[in-house]
Amino acid sequence: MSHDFTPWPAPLAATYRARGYWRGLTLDDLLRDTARRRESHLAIVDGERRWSYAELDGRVERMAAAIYRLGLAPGDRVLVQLPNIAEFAQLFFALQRCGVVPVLALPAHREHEIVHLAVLSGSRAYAIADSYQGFDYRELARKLRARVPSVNHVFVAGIAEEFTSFDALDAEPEILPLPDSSSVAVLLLSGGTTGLPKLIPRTHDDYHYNIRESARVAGLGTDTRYLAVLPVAHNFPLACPGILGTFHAGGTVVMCADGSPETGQEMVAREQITDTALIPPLVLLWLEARAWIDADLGSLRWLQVGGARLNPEVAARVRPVLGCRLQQVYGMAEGLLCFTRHDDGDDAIVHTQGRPISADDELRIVDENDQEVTPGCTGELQVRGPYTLRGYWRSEEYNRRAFTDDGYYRSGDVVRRTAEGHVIVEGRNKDVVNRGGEKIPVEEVENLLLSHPAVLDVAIVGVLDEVLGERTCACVLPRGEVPTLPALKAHLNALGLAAFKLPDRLVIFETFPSTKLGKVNRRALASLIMESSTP
Ligand code: OOB
Repeated sequence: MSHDFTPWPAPLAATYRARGYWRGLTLDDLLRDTARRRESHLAIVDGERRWSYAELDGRVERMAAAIYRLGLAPGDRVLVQLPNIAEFAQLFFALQRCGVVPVLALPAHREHEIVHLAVLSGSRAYAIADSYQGFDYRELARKLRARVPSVNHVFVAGIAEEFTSFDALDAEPEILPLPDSSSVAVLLLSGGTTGLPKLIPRTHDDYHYNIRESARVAGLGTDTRYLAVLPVAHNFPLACPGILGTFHAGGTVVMCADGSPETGQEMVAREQITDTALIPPLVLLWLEARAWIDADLGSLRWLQVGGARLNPEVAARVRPVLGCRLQQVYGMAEGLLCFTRHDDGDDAIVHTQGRPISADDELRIVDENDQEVTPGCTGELQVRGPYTLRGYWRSEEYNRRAFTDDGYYRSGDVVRRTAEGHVIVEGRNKDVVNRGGEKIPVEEVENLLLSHPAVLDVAIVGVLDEVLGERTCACVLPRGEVPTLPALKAHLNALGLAAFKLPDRLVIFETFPSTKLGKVNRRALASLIMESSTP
């Protein structure tokens, strides 16, 4: 598969092996190792359903054999779109056991994203829940099969109708081929790119290290009870350290059915949760909800927060209001992870996004000419290291822009580092809106809006929002009749775009401010909108 992704150069790979980051282990080894050590320990809880490690491992073994018998071979891809249910973990590890690569889509994705991801990844199967939050994924599967016939199989958790139910993925275990640890283990979705979403190839070697090291930095152990609140298809709740970190540590994963503070806090009390991870807007809701929810949060030790900037005033309220300690996490599906450490002082924990987890994470902060700035100054972060990608999946042309000649990933984040080495995220210079942690590649939405008859030109910009951090505003030059926001949303909906990408606001313009290069000046647009909406 070497033409699909860019491997690390051999000398660096040798260093990462020699330093013990890459151990030749696969993600299947991760579950097998824990299952051997912690056989009867509770591995996963989903509502009233519970599995010990031995039970989870047994289920995975039979599911893997069934998937293999369907003809899926090592290196094949399966598009997975599951909510936070136990079947996610079962399927994830079953695919690992037969060397098949999961492609992780979010439950919020719709036809537009799903078709794109299936085509880009070349997936041979699609795994869904029957329905979730009022949406029937079998309908989506029918549309996908009609448009992408190479998707041969559909696996359904729940009532399968004409498709294959998860219960039927059950066959006598057999000896399966073992994947190579330097091959791709999982394809994650990138939020930070231009145009259509890209896929991030994560190898067994690099992801195993990512998981192991973040579990260590987060202090996970056999007594950890981790609540998966954020959608587990996201790198953060999946592997930083998330559910995979908890499995590695031999703790217990508790799947949370929805992200509301009511459900979450009641689950903390009921399941004696010790650790969980939230994005900043959810932290606000969890804090506010203490006014009316009296669930006992006494078991909660650590709250990890990442995905978007956490306001220091909010950060400072975590301990007094929720009674647990805060760990800030600045990460990206592309790789690099920064964590504040448990023994950092309050100032670092409240005001910074932590430091990298690996001594071999190479961070470079540069100006617009790719020159390193003076230490302590602000610039764009470029990074390479033992678990940061060297190229997106099948995106050769884009890769030439997204990486430097010496293999650093251009993160598009504007940061600075304190004298102690802590990273502070100040902003961003990529065309993405971070709407409460969900990343919206604006070009993707703009291109769809351009197909509306009343839109001559459009630019999507992020405008500051107290709760979500940012919301999206569609700035439109009309063609004849002036379009309305509901009409534009209906248009995007009909094209099958995920709801979180629909614009929150519409502002009509006669002309757009432009940059020196003649492109739309998004920054100037955003400030025009902010000025016009302040009283
Ligand atoms: C996480 O991953 P992605 O891939 O959804 O988004 C990455 C981007 C970063 O480049 C940065 O722009 C932003 O999200 N971000 C933060 C942040 N954490 C992520 N911005 C400010 N402060 C933070 N703490 O979002 C992700 C992946 C793994 C762990 C945590 C978050």
